[in-house]
Amino acid sequence: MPAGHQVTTYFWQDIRPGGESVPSAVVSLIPRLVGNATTPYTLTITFNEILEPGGTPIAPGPPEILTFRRGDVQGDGDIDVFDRMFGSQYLAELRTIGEINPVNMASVRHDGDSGDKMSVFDSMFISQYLAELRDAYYN
Ligand SMILES: [Ca+2]
Ligand SMILES: [Ca+2]
Repeated sequence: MPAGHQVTTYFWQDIRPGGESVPSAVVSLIPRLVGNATTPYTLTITFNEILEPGGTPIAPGPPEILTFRRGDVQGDGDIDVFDRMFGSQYLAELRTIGEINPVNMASVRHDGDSGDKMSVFDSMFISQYLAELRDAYYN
């Protein structure tokens, strides 16, 4: 997605008395980073309107601004050996999901239409990028 490009998406679920139970979540956004390792990307999530099941508006709150950089597993703004290490340590259950940026890691090697997953290949691609065997797009 080009910088500054705005996407407006509408999500709704019709919840009526006597119908299905109220879900805990009606929206799930799974970003895929397609940029390079040298450019940070910002995702701004803004809700224009949120309604209670009865139709009463709920204050949507301030926009959520998330910054990503493809391969920055550690989340410190650059790509280095610590990103490969943090990814491998997470996969070995030596780190928690809260200690890494899962989108930055999963998007290193794209895994198909069902979504990107964190795997040893993501860590391997980071190592290959650092060894200049891959370009900044991990090709
Ligand atoms: Ca990093
Ligand atoms: Ca992946």
